[in-house]
Amino acid sequence: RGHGGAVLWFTGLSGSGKSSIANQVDSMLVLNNNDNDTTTTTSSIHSYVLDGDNVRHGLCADLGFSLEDRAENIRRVGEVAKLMADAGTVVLAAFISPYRVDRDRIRSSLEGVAPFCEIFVQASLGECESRDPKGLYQMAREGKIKNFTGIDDPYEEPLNAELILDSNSKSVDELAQEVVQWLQANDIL
Ligand code: GGZ
Repeated sequence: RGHGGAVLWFTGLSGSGKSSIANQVDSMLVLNNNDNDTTTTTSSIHSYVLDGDNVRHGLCADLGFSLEDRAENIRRVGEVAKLMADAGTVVLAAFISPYRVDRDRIRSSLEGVAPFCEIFVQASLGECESRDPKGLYQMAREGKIKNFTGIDDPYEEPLNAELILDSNSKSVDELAQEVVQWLQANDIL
């Protein structure tokens, strides 16, 4: 068992399931905590989900979706995640983070600080577009939103992700289990 801190970085298209899986992992870690507390006196796991919902309205409220703004969004979140991980939190960061160079910078900056796990939430554009929970893909197709990832803006797939989650064919519950298993296999849990 490590000192607890880690950064789990979920990357993938809008609608791929990043936030849902991160939130499910977060719930499972709370349950895992309760189990531990009844049998041991070791410190419990603290986890926290960072995603567009709680970051783009505050810390990054000044940023949009240009290449520069996305890079700055990911840079700030990376710095926050690093501080939180250093303080012992398991950070579940769920951002499209479409550029490899931005994700790699976070990986490097965590070396010697806390474990980093890049998690590619893999779902085809067709699958994400058919889910379209907020109707954003349709708006992008109609040209009402510009620079939408996957439509008229790039997404660079990870080349060396620690974990690839098949979100085309598996459920949020199954994929969250895979993440928890990775944490156990890597002595974070
Ligand atoms: C991609 C956009 C865009 C554009 C608004 N491109 O499905 P959502 O709604 O809830 O998740 C998407 C979210 C992406 O924010 P991130 O901070 O994760 O992006 S990045 O990592 O690239 O900085 C989507 C919504 O914001 N959204 N406009 N043009 N997604």
